[in-house]
Formats: sequence, structure tokens, C-alpha cells
Amino acid sequence: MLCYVVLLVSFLSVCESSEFCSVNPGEVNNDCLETSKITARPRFLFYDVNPPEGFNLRRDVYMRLAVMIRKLSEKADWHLVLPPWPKLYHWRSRVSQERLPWSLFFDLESLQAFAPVMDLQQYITEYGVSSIEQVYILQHFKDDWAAGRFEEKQSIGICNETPPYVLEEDGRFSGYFWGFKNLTASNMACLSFHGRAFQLAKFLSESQIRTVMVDHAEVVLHESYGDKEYWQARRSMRFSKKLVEKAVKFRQQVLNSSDEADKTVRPEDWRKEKGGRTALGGPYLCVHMRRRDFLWGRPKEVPSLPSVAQQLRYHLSKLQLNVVFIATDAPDKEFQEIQSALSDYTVVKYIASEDELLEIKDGGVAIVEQIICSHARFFIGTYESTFSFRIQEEREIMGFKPDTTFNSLCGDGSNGSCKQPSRWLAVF
Ligand SMILES: Nc1nc2c(ncn2[C@@H]2O[C@H](COP(=O)(O)OP(=O)(O)OP(=O)(O)O)[C@@H](O)[C@H]2O)c(=O)[nH]1
Ligand SMILES: *[C@@H]1O[C@H](CO)[C@@H](O)[C@H](O)[C@H]1NC(C)=O
Ligand SMILES: *[C@@H]1O[C@H](CO)[C@@H](O)[C@H](O)[C@H]1NC(C)=O
Ligand SMILES: *[C@@H]1O[C@H](CO)[C@@H](O)[C@H](O)[C@H]1NC(C)=O
Repeated sequence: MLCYVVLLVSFLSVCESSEFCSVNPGEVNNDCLETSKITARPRFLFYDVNPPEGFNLRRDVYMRLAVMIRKLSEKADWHLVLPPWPKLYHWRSRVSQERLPWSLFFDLESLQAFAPVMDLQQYITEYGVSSIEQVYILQHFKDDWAAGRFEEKQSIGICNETPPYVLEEDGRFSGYFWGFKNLTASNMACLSFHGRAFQLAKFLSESQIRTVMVDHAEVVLHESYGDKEYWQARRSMRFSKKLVEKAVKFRQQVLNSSDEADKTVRPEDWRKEKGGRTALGGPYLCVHMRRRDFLWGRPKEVPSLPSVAQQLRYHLSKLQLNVVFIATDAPDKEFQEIQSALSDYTVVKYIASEDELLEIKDGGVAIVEQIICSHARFFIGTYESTFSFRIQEEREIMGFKPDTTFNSLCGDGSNGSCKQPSRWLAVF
């Protein structure tokens, strides 16, 4: 941007070429560095995810792109623009929740300590609303695994489905664009893609496009799942201070839980975390009891309420705990049913006041519950729920013993023993 304005046309060629100063690893090209310092133009990657996807899968897609933009930003001034949160399917309350910024849920400074990212609103404040130069709708190849093995490939071609972007009379494409009616795109293409994040990085850095949007970003695979960099990206996803404070207050007032006593004191800066297995957790058990669509989606794995109560009773007695915190999307009467089946224990959940709900929305309430669960002495999740997975990761980062973390409820037919979650241990 600056480059265009200040140096104008005569220097344009320099500007354009700066990003193509290719430097071999371990070799420093000073000319290149000088040029790019003067002329580097910021470049922006926007993205969106398949609309029905839930909050916690979207977090996973973010990580794939954060690792990628971090890589791209080593060579050029790339930024990832975070897609405002639309009203998700699971956000059922009536509060208005459209175009929510990431800063409501996450600590942007922590994210930025891993990779150059910004909220869309910040982008608009700094650069105005304009046309995004190119939209790529990612799509799967019809025969992704045709040869029976993984092969990275990509090609621009025919769209598998009718694109949700429409060519208007002014020659621009209109579309959803996170609910920003004033955003458009100049070009659109479907990109069949089968590969990991750095394959997309290479594709993007080889083009000269300055503002590009990748739709259906979930098609991109993790560059590397579960390695050190993956966990750095994951650790950088600290929740916003506001949400953490709400959880701190609830733990203190209702659960007699505090970081000192629970041995979960963490450095302010995630980069200073060292790993280890010394966390104890507060004197309560947490269960994430995923209901609603999981009841009919996974009938074999999701237990009936009497069975949940029975399983909790078993663990409480074994752990010698008297308090259960329940994180759940269940209607209140299902919570009460558990409460009365366990009337000899203290069974609690987090209830946001009207004002709090207006402030932090359904997404914030869900996160406060996740934080509370991640601090429990013992955690039991729901089979294959990404909501539960994110709690498990948080506990791994805080240094709980895996036995206290990788547990899930068992379906009714299983007589209390069933397949337990894979142990994805944190790497520091
Ligand atoms: N407050 C609260 N909300 C929950 C809870 N469990 C699920 N939800 C809501 O339902 C959504 C579930 O979607 P995901 O986060 O993607 O997790 P998932 O359990 O794998 O669900 P699917 O995406 O539908 O497979 C969450 O993001 C929440 O909005 C819970 O324990 N408490
Ligand atoms: C663009 O649209 C969004 C929502 O549709 C609105 O909040 C914003 O103020 C608009 N910006 C400009 C500069 O018109
Ligand atoms: C709260 O926890 C502390 C130990 O961390 C304990 O000494 C105290 O008795 C507990 N208070 C209640 C009310 O359970
Ligand atoms: C269920 O488990 C209990 C204890 O683990 C065992 O005694 C009982 O036989 C099991 N029942 C069935 C039907 O497998």
C-alpha cells in the first residue's frame, strides 16, 4: 500500500519483485533484505469456513492457517485477517450475535505472538472497505484418494457446486463476506486442493495478489499435526482476559478453586510455558455432557441420563470428590435430572446473567465452561466432541496427568467400559 502511494509507477517493478528475492536457507542476500524493507507491501489473507461447522472445529482451521501465515510472513509482509464469527447453529439464545470479533473470545496479543493476525474490523479501520482481489473457493478433488495414497495436488477448474458469489453489473462479485455488505471481490475461482498448509502457502506466495480470500479453508490440512509448532499455535490461543476472569471468579466462589492451590499457575506469556506434569486441579470433577444433536447423531456413544449419573457416581467415589461441574448444551430439565439423581453430591453449572450473556454471548459462555472444566481435578468428556477435545488440549498445556484428562462417558450398552479418547500429548 505504502509502496504504491510513495514510490508510484516507476518503482512498481521493484515493489513487485521484492517478494521474489528468493534466498536459500542459511544464506543472507543483503540486497534483497534492503529492497524488501523499503518496498514490502503488506499482503492479506482472508478466509472463511464451511457454514455449518461449529466453533471448535473452526478453531482447528485457524491453527492450520496460523502456522501457514507464520511461514509466509518470514519472506513477505503477510497478515491473516480473522473472519468475524457468524451466528453459529449451536448459539441458541436470542441475543444478537452476528459479526463477532475474535477479540471477544481470544487474547489477540497472544495470537499475534505466534503469527501476524488481525480482526477484520481492524483491517477495515486501517485500510477501508475495498474489493478483495481474488477469492478462491477451495474444494475437494472428486478422487482425493484415488490411488489409495496421499498425493498433494491442486488445480483451478470447474466449480463442484454453484458458487455463493454472484457477478454484479459493476463487474464485481458480491457474496456473504461475513455479513459485510460493502465487501466485494474482483475475481473468483474454484481451486481443487488436496494438501497441507504449506502447499497453499507456496501457491499464494507465487502469485502477486495482495488481498486474497480462501473460502472453505477447512479443505487445507494441518502442515504437521501434533508437533512442536502445532502446540505453539495451540498455546497462543489464550482466551480473552474477560472470559478468563469470569471463570476465575466462578472457580473461586463456587468451587473453592484457585491457581495457587490447584497448581495451575501459568506465565502471562505462553512462550514462557515449559510443560511438565504437576497440575492438580480444583476439588471438583468436570463432565462435558454433550446432548441435543449428539443424541441422534451418536446414539451408541451418548449415554442416557441415569447412566451418566451412575458413571459420575463411580468416579466421584473413586476420586473422593463431592462436587461435579457440568458443562452442557442440554436443556435445564436434563441438568436437573442429573442433579436429583446425584442429590447426595453438589452438582453445579455456570449460569450467565442476562447482562453477562449480552456481553459475552453464547460463545463466551461456552468458553467459560471450557475453562472451568480445564481446571478440574478430573475431566470426563463426550465421545468425539471437538468441544471436549479443546478442553483436553488445555489440560495438556497446563500439565495435568493424562489419566485425569483423556476420559469420556460410555454409551448405555457398554457397561461402563468403552473406547477412551486418543491421548494427544502436548509437545513443548
Ligand atoms: N455452553 C455450552 N455450550 C456447548 C456445550 N457443548 C456444546 N456446546 C455448544 O455447541 C457447540 C458444539 O459444537 P463444537 O464446538 O463444534 O463441538 P462438537 O461437540 O464437536 O459439535 P459438532 O461440531 O456439532 O460436531 C459449541 O461450540 C457450543 O456452542 C457445553 O457444554 N456448554
Ligand atoms: C460495512 O458494512 C458493515 C456491516 O454490513 C458495517 O458495520 C460497516 O460500518 C460498513 N462500513 C463502511 C465503511 O461502510
Ligand atoms: C478450600 O480449599 C482449601 C485448600 O485449598 C481448604 O483448606 C479449605 O478448607 C477449602 N474450603 C472449603 C469451604 O471447602
Ligand atoms: C458389567 O460390568 C460388571 C463389573 O465390571 C460385571 O460384573 C458384569 O458382569 C458386567 N455385565 C455385563 C452384562 O457384561
